[in-house]
Amino acid sequence: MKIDFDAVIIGAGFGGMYMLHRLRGEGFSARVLEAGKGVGGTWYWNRYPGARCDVESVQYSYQFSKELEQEWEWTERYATQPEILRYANHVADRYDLRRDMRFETLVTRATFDDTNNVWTVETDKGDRLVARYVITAMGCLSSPNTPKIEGLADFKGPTYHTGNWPHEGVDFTGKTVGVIGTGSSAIQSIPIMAQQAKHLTVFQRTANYTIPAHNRKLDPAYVKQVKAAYPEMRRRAKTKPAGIDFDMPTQAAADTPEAERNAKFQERWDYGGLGFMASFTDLLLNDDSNKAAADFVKSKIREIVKDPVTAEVLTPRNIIGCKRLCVDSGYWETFNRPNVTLVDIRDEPIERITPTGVRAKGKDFDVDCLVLATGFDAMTGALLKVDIRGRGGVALRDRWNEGPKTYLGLTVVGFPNLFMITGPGSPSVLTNMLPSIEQHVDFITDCLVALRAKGVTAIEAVDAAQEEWIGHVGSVADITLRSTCSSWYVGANIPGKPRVFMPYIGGLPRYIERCEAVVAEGYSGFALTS
Ligand code: N01
Repeated sequence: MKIDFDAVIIGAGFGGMYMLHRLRGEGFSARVLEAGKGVGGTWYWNRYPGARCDVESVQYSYQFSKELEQEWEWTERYATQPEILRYANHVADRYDLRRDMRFETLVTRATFDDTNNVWTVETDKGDRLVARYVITAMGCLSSPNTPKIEGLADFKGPTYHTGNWPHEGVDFTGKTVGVIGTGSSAIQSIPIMAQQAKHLTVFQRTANYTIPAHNRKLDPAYVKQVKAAYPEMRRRAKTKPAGIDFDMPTQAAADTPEAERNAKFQERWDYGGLGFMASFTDLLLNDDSNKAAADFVKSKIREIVKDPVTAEVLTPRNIIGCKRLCVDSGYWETFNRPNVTLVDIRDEPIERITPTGVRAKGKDFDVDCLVLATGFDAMTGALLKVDIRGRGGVALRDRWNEGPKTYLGLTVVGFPNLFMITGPGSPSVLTNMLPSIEQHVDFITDCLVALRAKGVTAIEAVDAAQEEWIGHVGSVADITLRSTCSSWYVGANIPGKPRVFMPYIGGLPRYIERCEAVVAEGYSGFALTS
């Protein structure tokens, strides 16, 4: 059987780029197939105004090369999308990655051949590539969700989705704009769109919690200091559940007097960012502690937003940190602007989109342009868009019709020689994605090297191991308050999607330990065929 490549990698984001680099380094042949015109994945597509990473730039970066780490200069505390995309392109240039990549090539189908233990990968360009392994690097938040709101296709003006923003940018100057959604993408873009637009109308179904970023230009002296101590910072980060080096709490809010508790919340608020949820050990474990944190943020909304009715509508009713926490620059302040209107659609969904705007609550809101900040079919959406067929022609879509089941978030029973980078059941979206990606890529590379040495032609997770892992993922999820609300973590934003808490919430250190044990035991939980 002629094999075109040892591996086909789907996606040229940070996962696919590093995967290619590692495989080449070990002498494997690989081809990356990418739908976009360039590298960068999520940072290639998400070009909406204000898009930036909510993990600090000095930590949201590759660590596999000391030289790369030292030569790249981050300029802001939280890097903007253009800066991260420049970084991705720099990496692609530095390691000459593009020669093994094919852009504007959408993978449509991947079929496993039981007889020869190979995959055939088909694309919209008519390619049929035969490879021993398929490695998906399609991202966790990469399949935009366009809600089925009646009349959407009839809208006469332009409609933009934050997750697939025009590359040339959009100038809203002098325009009336309607934004649907108030998740991270909306919270980052609304303040900037409001500065440009003649009028901005925000349609909010669920009010969200957000913590100020306190973004700033990075002082070169600070960057120098970070670079000098990078190994220690990276080592500390690997001991933290989210793979981010920030001060971990030692005390429970439940054991802390109110004044002291609020002083700690204030300290974390002033520091800014996602570390707010690490004010205390029990914010996602204890209802009262969670309420204390939520009340602190609610008091900030009332302080910042001048109109009490608007402040009330902006005040979240769910628990804090259940949906993904947002990080903003001037979000609530934006609702003090005279050119911004908030429409509460919590109890009455949008009735329809008309040719000239949005009809909600019995009223027509005419707008020149519509922005859908309506998120993604998270974690499984991109994977299931490809018709992936495993042993006996079984479709992954059918195998996962009750929710994704994986072994370690990396592999699936019945789908030999298929690896997923940051798949469902791995820590992925609950961590700093870059170290999680690197850990997965290193695991896969080491595995392929070991299989080559043993003359193995197929590796497949065994049922008992997958069931045990899925049971563990579910039981740790049940301990926290995070699995209790309607979030994209549980697929609640997509009508009809099975409700399963998809990422592994046990933390990166515990996950790494488990993967290391699997390797030490000679790839326990996998069946190997020579
Ligand atoms: O998407 P979301 P996002 N009618 O799903 C609303 C990452 N990210 O793109 O909450 C009306 O959070 C929906 O309402 P509800 C980050 O992990 C990171 O903003 O379902 N409204 C919600 O308000 C983030 O969590 C950064 O009731 C509808 C919004 O649309 C993830 O990506 C930046 C609706 C969608 O919010 C997704 O964020 C941006 C309908 N029919 C994103 N359908 C960083 O900072 C949906 N909504 C790194």
